[in-house]
Amino acid sequence: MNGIVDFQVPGSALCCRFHGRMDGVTSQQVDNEVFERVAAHKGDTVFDLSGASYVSSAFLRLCVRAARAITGKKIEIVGLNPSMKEVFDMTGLGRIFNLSLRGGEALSELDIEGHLKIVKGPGDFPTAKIDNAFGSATVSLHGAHVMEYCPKGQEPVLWMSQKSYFAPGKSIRGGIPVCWPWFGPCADDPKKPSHGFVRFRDWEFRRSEVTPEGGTRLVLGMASNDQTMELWPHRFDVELEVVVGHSLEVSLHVKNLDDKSFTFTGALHSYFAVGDIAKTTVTGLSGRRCHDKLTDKFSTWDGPVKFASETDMVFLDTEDVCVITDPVKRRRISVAKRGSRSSVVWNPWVDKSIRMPDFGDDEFHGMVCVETCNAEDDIVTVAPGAKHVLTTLISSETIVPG
Ligand code: TA6
Repeated sequence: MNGIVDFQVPGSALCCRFHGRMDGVTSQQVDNEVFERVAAHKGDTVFDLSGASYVSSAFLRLCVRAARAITGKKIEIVGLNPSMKEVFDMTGLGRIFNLSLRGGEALSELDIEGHLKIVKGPGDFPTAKIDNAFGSATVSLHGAHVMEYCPKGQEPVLWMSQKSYFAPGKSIRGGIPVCWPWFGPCADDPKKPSHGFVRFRDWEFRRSEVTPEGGTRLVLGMASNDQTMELWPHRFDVELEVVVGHSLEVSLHVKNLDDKSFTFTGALHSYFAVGDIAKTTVTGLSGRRCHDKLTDKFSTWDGPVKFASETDMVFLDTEDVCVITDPVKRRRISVAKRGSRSSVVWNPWVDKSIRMPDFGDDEFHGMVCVETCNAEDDIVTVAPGAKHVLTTLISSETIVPG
């Protein structure tokens, strides 16, 4: 039932309810009728989008035209899903309309007693709070960002900066940023955002369930639209699957909806909490080709990675498990993976920490990034209709002395 609008006048307000895809064609079809109704009503007007699945720029024009039909009053636009709200915010239309996200009732459909609850989280972004027999985690809709993970009876495993932004158009500093569809600077246009664009945008919650082992699975998604096509001219659907069970399993599913193959790079750019970086080591990378991003030199790595200065290294041709050994917190964090032939180890140390506005000057002592990647020559090609899955599996165990 695409592009249908019906009108109601509950009390004094005129309510225009839009259904299905409000694309270039359907918006045009109902534009005049909406304009005339709003102009004739001249009172409080509500546009209800809870039944709509997509809004196009033509629909935005319809809204602006309708707004001009009534002076001194703002049209209330309700029932927006997060990606629609983002379109209104990005185009600045948030200033001429009162916007509100789809009511809690729609999002709480994903709630599972004893497992998952959708709440208002940092930055007022809808946030999934997962808490089950295995542990707890939080996932923001903004960037499909896993912000926290804590196995039952243990300390938090992921690190978050005290200075992180939680705002539209900004990425979150800590947890697991999703870097896609490029890792690092954009090869063909360095002006585009570092590490791709999906970590800066709002995704949508799609599914939630209890797993056979009693864990919790949550799936978020984002489909390409006019704005993403300007940044990256390919049609895609990406999903982030988060499972809290014996380990934390996070998978980025990339589906090619286009009629030609596309290639990409990316990463699950995990930030881990450590007791003291100077006493921390990362193993599992010996014998691997290593590209030191600071010296731009390549070598064959030997032994554990230790930290005594800024470290930014890409390890290639590796599908191995990385292990973070932390004698201060007396634990070992294992980072296993699938769909990845490259790993990155990063610590900004002093100077870079000071240069980053969303990172505390001394915070480098307590974190290390061990990232599950498709980076540098680990480029992924996906044919039309096919998909690639990048998975990181994080688990933590206590080091027993002796
Ligand atoms: O993965 C390591 C890295 O590429 C570093 O070069 C450093 O810039 C880090 O990512 C953080 O990047 P961001 O864009 O989040 O500031």
